[in-house]
Amino acid sequence: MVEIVALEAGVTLEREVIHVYEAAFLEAENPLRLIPTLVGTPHGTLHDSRVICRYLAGLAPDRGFLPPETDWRFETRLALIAGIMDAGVARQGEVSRASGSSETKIAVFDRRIRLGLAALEREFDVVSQSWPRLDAIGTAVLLEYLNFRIGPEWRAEAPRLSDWLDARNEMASMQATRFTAAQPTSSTQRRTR
Ligand SMILES: N[C@@H](CCC(=O)N[C@@H](CS)C(=O)NCC(=O)O)C(=O)O
Repeated sequence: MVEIVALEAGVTLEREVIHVYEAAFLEAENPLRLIPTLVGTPHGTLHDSRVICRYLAGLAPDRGFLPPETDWRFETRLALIAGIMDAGVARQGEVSRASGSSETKIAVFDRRIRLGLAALEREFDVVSQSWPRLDAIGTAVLLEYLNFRIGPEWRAEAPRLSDWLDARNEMASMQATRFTAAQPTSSTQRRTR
């Protein structure tokens, strides 16, 4: 999501691939030791994808990343998207747990993802009209993540978002940032321009 917002904002980021568990400097930059972490901004190191996206959005204020004025429906939609993403990441952690995964926990995450997606599908009219607003970019990234990690089953439950995603995937910023099996999962970014 950070990389798409940067591309859409015309900001060049330098991606540094790291091993998230071993890179000593990450802890110094981000005590939470999570990626994405953006180093080298005039405000110091920024972390959490949502903070970084809003920072990048602020660099291109006329691009339409944010609603013109405070919009609590928009904010809640962003929180919904983030919550589904977090459930997807937590699900992935559970699925790949070396000591064996808990079906009960996976079912909890699956339910959260399913209900969240149904809520987003109900908001289709708003989301589908708003690119490159952060809720539209976040939705596209979320759907790609679900495709990549879980598979295309979600498409039957969110048919309008499914068609919309296919059209979004034609865009240069989506093409340039696609998940592939070979893509590293650990990186920090540095703003270079
Ligand atoms: N809320 C954070 C979540 C960041 C996050 O969970 N990052 C994961 C990768 S997707 C991570 O760094 N995992 C490393 C770890 O768990 O040690 C954000 O949006 O930036």
